[in-house]
Amino acid sequence: MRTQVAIIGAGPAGLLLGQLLQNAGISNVIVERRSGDYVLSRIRAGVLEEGTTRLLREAKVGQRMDAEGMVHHGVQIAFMDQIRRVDLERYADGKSVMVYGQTEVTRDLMEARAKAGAVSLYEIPDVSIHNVETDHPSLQFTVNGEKEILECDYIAGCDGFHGISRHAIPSEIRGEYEKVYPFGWLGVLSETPPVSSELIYGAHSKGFFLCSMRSLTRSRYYLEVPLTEKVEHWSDDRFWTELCSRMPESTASQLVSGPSIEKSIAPLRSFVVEPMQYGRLFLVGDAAHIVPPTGAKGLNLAASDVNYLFRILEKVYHAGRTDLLPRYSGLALDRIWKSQRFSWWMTSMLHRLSANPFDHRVQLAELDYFTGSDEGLRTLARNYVGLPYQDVG
Ligand code: FAS
Ligand code: PHB
Repeated sequence: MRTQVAIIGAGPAGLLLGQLLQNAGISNVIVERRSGDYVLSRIRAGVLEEGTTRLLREAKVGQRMDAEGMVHHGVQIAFMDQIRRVDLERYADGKSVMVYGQTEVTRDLMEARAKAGAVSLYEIPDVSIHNVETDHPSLQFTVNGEKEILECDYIAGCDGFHGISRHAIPSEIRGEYEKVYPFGWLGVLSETPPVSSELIYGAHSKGFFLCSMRSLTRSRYYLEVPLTEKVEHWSDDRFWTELCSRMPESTASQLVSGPSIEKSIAPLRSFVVEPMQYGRLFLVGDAAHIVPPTGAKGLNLAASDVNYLFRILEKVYHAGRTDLLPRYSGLALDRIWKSQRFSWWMTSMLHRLSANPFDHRVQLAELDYFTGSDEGLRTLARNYVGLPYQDVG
């Protein structure tokens, strides 16, 4: 087999990159370890930055998002039994965010790819990466019991945190930066109307909570829980009672609870690998970085990586600009580290990181300052809607 760009992983990063390349007449093959249904079954992100929605529209997969997604012009921060609104329109130069689940983004991309007849190989568990230091890289794997070699010009490692791609960068070159948080997020999906028309991020002495949504009839809620917790310890009743106990009274009285249709605990970590390229291998999305979901950046950083790699590859194939290839890692990492900072900061400000009463009072002062002053609101809003993309040159 041969293609121009070989993509490992059919999550949002791999599918979005594949769709943009396909539309630009650049051939690509996606090789995915799991089944399509399994990929769709993972409940993950819910908030899209304008850069992400713009890219999805450019990839011609934004129609359902624009029809069913919810544009949010504000987000709310709850603490000390009060709620303060962060007016994104006012403090982020008129920008907004789109609430549209990652599952739907993935579904739209999968359907568009199938319609375009682009090659996606699912349930391939044994992909290996070869010759990335040469001009003839390839992937090897087994399809229907037959060994396959996929020769290509470039390899995009879109295989997530547990993928193989970053390990193809020699350890003496590869730098890894990690911070693991001493808690996780217990998430519940329910067919109930959201408690609020906008997301509510809450700090409480018992721990963080988040009120989000997937539609006007489907809600997504999270609670900070110790890493020792198991999802089987949490009945629906226990979850709703704990959530209400952390919310301001005025909000809790509005909550409509109901049976959970999905319940899971996700650990929180910050992680970055540098560089994000080696020879003809380029790391994209969670394969290169993980953020705590408090800043709603994970999926959006995958999209900005895709933007940079696609813009460069488009110029390589259409204008011979191979001089741009070495720029990818630096461009991506510049935005990644600023988003890592914001995600770490939001997590530190809203979670119980310390038992020291001094730290709690500093947290409250920080929440009061950043939600109670123009300059504080401006920095919060501009980071939340997403920092601008740079030109690739
Ligand atoms: P993904 O992990 O989505 O996709 C990688 C794909 O590669 C997977 O389909 C995997 O099966 C495949 N793969 C792995 N190894 C392979 C191999 N060897 N061969 C072939 N294929 C292979 N982000 C937010 O913004 N908000 C959130 O609330 C949020 N919640 C999250 C909850 C959880 C439990 C997790 C794990 C992540 C969450 N994220 C959240 C982040 C998440 O949305 C990611 O940022 C997003 O999925 C990134 O997309 P990809 O980079 O495509 O990686
Ligand atoms: C979600 O809806 O899943 C969600 C929204 C915002 C976040 C994290 C998760 O910051």
